[in-house]
Amino acid sequence: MTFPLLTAAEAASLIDNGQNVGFSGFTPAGAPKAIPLALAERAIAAHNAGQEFQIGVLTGASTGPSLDGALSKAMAMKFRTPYQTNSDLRDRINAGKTRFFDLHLSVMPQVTRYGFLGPVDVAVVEAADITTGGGIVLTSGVGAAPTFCNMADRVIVELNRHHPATILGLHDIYEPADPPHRKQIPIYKPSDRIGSPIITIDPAKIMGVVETDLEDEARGFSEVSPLTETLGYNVAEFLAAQFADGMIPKPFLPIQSGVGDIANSVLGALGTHPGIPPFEMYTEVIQDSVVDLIEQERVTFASSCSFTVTPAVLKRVYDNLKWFRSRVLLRPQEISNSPEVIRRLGIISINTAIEVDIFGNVNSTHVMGRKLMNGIGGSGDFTRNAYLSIFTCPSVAKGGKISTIVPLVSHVDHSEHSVQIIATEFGVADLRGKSPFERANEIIDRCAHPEYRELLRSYLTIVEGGHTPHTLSAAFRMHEQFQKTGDMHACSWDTNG
Ligand code: 0RQ
Repeated sequence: MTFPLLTAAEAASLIDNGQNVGFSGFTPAGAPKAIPLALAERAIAAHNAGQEFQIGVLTGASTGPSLDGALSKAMAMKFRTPYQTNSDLRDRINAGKTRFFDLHLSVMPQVTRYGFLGPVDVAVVEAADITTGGGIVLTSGVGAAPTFCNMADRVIVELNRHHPATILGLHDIYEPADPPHRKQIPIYKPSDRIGSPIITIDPAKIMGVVETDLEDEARGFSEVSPLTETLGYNVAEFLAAQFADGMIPKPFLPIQSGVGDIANSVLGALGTHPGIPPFEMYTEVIQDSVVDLIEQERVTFASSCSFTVTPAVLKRVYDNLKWFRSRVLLRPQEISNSPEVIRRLGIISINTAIEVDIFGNVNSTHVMGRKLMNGIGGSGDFTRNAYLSIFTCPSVAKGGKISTIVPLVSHVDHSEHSVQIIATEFGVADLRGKSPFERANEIIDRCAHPEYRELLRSYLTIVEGGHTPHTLSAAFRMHEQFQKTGDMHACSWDTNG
């Protein structure tokens, strides 16, 4: 069967107002670009003509300006899930204009199959190749594409020539059966291949193919700063010491690392530390630093959901595909982030916090308890199930006016029961086996910025006792101080202060 070649506008015209669309891609590798841009234009034209046009957007994780950005600017998104990083979308979510539902990335495919998010009317999937029998070779990210393609009544393919068809073999597509028929996911080491290199779709569902030649929209990284370098070094020193003490078994355990500048620099530090042997990764994103480490053979294998790398780095991978194919597998997020596999393999998870409280609860998603930043992403999948769970963050934000260490987090994503290690540029707090009061002292002494240590210590002198010593009326005083004056420094526990 050959499929009709469509323009992006023709493809967009196949999607109706109010429908739910499942897009391929993950942070934002492998996300379609031409069809969402055409959908945005269609929405603008409809709105100008006084007609409604909004769709529900289901993705793997964040997408780029052509999808989340364009559809947000066009006011064409009524609903969005999960993780996003786009400033236009963030503004609409925080203004209550786009309904957003945040969830752990591992569960996105299964809750879609369970029907909890409504129907998937159309799947739009970016492919490097398509066979006449409906075999799809994905590009640089997998996300939830296999599930969207299986669930959707209709599928539209963006065939992106920027990705070579020879990428075939890099993907490992596997969808577990649903309860009560689910069996174990048979991954016993990161390199175990368990599925198919392609997604197979009933060709009758494929409405057409839009040909493109467009780069991925992954953002670049800031240069490593003295702060991120020190933070990375602190994590690497800690893990090297744990390994030397026999707390991490030989030959080492697989690493998961989140996204962003801090994560990129922590990985760089792990890769160069003489006390850390070459290691494997079982993670959701491969960032630029991981490609460097694979090339240097410091990372011996990486299982991931995407290549979230800058275009120049992706070109390096594509220029050397044969070599990378034996060192990398890209899997659906249901597998890359599977709690079952994470627990079995004994992953060391490293994710980034927005704020941390002195008892070890972590907020990864909300600024001042209200405004969504990005979403929980896979951090919960990994933290809750890790062999060793680590959170990193700078000790202060906004030029020092905010302490990221606070008495009580203003939003909880990861609780004290799952968080084991906190690292800032000042040091590493090890919370394992410690009571809340002990944890508080450990975090304040080792991780808080010196300018905020006395303030945080003095909070512990006004607390009302109990197992987790708090004074509820003062627990958010530092946040209130920032909201009143734009700086936490002048916070006081004195009720007259
Ligand atoms: O704001 O850009 O306006 O300056 O938050 O902070 O320090 O640049 O760090 O880019 O690594 O992002 C947690 C958001 C960190 C990210 C988070 C402000 C700060 C800055 C960004 P500006 P940085 P990063 C992987 C797994 C989700 C969970 C996760 C994230 C901006 O890592 O989304 O790890 N994590 N998932 O100034 C007010 C505070 C603040 C603050 C930072 N306490 N109060 N603003 N900022 N702390 C992802 C996937 O699963 C796919």
